[in-house]
Amino acid sequence: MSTTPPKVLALSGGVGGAKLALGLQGILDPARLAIVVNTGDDFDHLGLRICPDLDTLMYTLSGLSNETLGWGQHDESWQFLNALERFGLETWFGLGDRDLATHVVRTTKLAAGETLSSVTASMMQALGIDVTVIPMSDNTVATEIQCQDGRTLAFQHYFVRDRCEPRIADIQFSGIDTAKRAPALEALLATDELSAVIVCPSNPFVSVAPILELDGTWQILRDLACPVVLVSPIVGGQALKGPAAKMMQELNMPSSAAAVAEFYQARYPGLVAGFVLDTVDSAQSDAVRALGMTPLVTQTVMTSVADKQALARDVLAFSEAL
Ligand code: FO1
Repeated sequence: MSTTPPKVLALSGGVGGAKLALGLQGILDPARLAIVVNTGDDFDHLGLRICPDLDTLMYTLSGLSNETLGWGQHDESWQFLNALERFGLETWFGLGDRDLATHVVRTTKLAAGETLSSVTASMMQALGIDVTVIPMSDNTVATEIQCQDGRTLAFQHYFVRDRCEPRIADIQFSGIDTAKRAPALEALLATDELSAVIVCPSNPFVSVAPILELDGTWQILRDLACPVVLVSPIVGGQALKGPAAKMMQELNMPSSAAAVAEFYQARYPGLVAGFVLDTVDSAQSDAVRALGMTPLVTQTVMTSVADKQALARDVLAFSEAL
């Protein structure tokens, strides 16, 4: 039996993921929490390597995040972007002055030959974050949106430049066939230290799928001794942030919590043991149970830090009872 305390592994991407990760950070000993982050949103822009989900998590865990925008830093200034405009360069992607330092640090370190895992660890440490934050891979995986009009869009072109307006037909993860899990994730999955795997309320198609479909990760998670608990990113038929509900409709699924459970059961059979629904969706508990998952109904909408920590507590207690 290992002597180190059992660990909780959280899968996170986007704003919803970062909120629950903050809740988990608030209630767990830092040595017990590891967060693996989606890197499918990452892209090269203006000569900078940009990792939005790592940055959203980093800023959220360190208290720097801009909660209104859901990305970037609070108390931000935009002089760089204004100066860029004067030179006629593209300004559709909002790069704040403080945020720019993050991208310069990461780009410089990667160019010096450091892995994304190594760069991530040093940046988290610099911001005083003591939980373990791991990019899903040190290899490049790029989410691409296949549009119903035949175009293929890079994720940030779809999400930011085109404001999620194109109707989607399919989603692909370029590079995923050869990408490997980051070493720290590999090590974590090879130990018997995990007491729970929490899939945070992130977009199933573009934030969670890249992690699960990387090198057979979802089958490894399914076969772990500990349960996998997933928090629905859809509440009352809507995503709290981002295009998940719109994507579901365009992928011919109802935008409901039960349909999220069906998606996971169909694509990753046997993976999800516990499915957490918001109180407004309690009537869908039976549908979730019929899929072979145990439902938990609780408040999943996180506004305050107390909400985030309460959901984290509910989810961990739920995982212990499974
Ligand atoms: N999202 C936007 O909707 N508009 C932006 O201008 C924008 C800039 C941005 C800059 C840095 C960063 O780390 C994230 C940024 N995001 C922006 C969010 C980004 O598109 C993420 O991929 C989404 O949050 C989905 O995960």
